[in-house]
Amino acid sequence: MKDLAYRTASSYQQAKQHANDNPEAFWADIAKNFEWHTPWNKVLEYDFHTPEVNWFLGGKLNITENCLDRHLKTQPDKTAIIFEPNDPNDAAQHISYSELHSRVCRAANMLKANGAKKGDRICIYMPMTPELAIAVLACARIGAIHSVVFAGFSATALAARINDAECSILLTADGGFRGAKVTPLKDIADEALTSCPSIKNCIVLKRTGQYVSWNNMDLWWHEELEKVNDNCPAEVMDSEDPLFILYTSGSTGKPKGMVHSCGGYMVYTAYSFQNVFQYQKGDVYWCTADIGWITGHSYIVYGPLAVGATTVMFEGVPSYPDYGRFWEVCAKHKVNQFYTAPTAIRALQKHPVELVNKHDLSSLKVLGSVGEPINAEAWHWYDKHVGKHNCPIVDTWWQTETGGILITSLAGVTPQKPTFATLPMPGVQAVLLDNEGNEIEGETEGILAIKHPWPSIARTIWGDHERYKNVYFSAYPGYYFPGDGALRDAEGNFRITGRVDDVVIVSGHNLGTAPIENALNAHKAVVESAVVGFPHDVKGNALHAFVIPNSEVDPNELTDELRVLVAKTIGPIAKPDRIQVVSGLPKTRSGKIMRRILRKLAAGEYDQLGDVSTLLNPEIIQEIKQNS
Ligand code: 7RM
Repeated sequence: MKDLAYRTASSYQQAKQHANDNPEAFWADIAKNFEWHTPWNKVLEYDFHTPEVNWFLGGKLNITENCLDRHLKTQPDKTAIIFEPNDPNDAAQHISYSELHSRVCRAANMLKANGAKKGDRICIYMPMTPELAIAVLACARIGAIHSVVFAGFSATALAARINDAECSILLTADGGFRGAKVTPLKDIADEALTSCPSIKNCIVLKRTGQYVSWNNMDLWWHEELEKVNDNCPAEVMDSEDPLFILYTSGSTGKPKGMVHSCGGYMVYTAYSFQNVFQYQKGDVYWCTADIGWITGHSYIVYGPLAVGATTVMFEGVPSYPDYGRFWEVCAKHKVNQFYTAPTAIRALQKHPVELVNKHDLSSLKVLGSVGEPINAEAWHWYDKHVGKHNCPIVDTWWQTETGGILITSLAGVTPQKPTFATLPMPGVQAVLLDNEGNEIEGETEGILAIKHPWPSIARTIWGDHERYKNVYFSAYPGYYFPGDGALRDAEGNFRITGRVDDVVIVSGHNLGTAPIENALNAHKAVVESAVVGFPHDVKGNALHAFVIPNSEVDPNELTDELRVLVAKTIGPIAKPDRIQVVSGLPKTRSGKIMRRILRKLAAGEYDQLGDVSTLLNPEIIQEIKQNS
């Protein structure tokens, strides 16, 4: 396949210019490099008010032909997936493009044999084994809509997602290995399925070999595969047919099923993958995310495979058997591009640097970061100890909703700036707005918004287009509103400052919690903080700040200093009524603070915390309750 990357500053500039002058011609030029059964007759139709977005209208394709069949002609024996198991003593697996093609087709026939067809929803609740990637691609092969649910979620969370999309099949495993733990996936699935009437079959991969109970609708994956062959022509899909649903948490308890469609998602993930990481033929690329998140969908599976890359899939965790595991895997597979999250970097940073240094990291060329703002300390540690000051770091800003990376540097091609995601990708029109929704120019701070659609924008929320409109297109009509704030320097570089949808009205004043947190974090003894509102008799709402200190400090002294600091930085109105010193904050597994839970804790509504099983550190809740 043609190289989609701009490799020099001048070709990057040219692309940017072209994209600004004529976005449709720009995207059509990129989309031409893919295999379409029928070319599109119109590049783009959109209205951000309804909102309605359609890319490559009339175009027909199957994304798996672009990720698999196409490469069989040029590089059938090239490794598509390197599977690195949880246990370092187990052998890694190298799956070639031709083997992957065959296994995907066979799994697709297994789904068909069990009644699946185009448009059906199939839930995938599996550990990070090759079969998870194969399951995703098998769904895409037959036009079934996959809905991957992260294998750390509870039965309640799984059931809610299955029921929302009315999935007809569940793909799961007996269990999953994660570090020293074994997750009983089948048991959890069984519990979920007691309340999921739409599920007709549950197909179970044998991974751990543990005992599982067996129900009428259960089938073993390996037995079902035996019954079918690997000849499975791809279903021809419309560019705008849904490819998958992926749930993301909302500000209410009900998760939002973001819907991505075939054509635009394929074009954008491949384009951004090759450009951001500057992937070159022969490179080995590793993204440490789980396929249960958008990062895994776009940058483990679809983007890398669409450009014919070698992508590493890691079953384990960074801390097992020790905190050197990431670097051991980098050395073992001679990884060239390494993509992880700030939360992982901060965890690794706490351990002896010898755990990094004892591994040969000389293959590394590019480092990436995703999921939250990367703080300066973590950035410099990553740069120094992992990159040896020799690898550009791409700080990639994007969302489940955006499908692909929107703001980032291109490794080694455009300048990086610590803690800044830097510039929008060519073809992405990012702006800053003031509170009234006016665009503001130059070096300033405001609300991040995107002015023009890009091909991989989510098309709707499954079953709730009204909510899609309200959440993303109503606050600032005519723009896509991601919910993040940002500041911009004189060169146009963006630094994402945090969520702006967390606004608390205190005595009639609208207070954003992000600026208050930034003020708190500026104190040298504060590692991290989160501010939420709670109901107050007089003020309507008041502020509750949760603060993690970095050392043994006197909590009373610290809280006094913090009140003064906030009053000085923002104003006395922003002084939190309560400042609670805590040892941790409830976080999602991708490192995001769960404010919904903090709001309930601050309000003392302990019985309304909802499902806390999606947390990385559920034990922190007890501590917060006890010392509140
Ligand atoms: C890819 C992903 C989306 C939210 C987003 C931001 C935050 C993500 C960065 C970032 C600062 C970054 N999808 N976020 N990347 N903030 N710098 N490089 O994480 O849907 O799970 O989350 O994550 O707030 O809106 S997501």
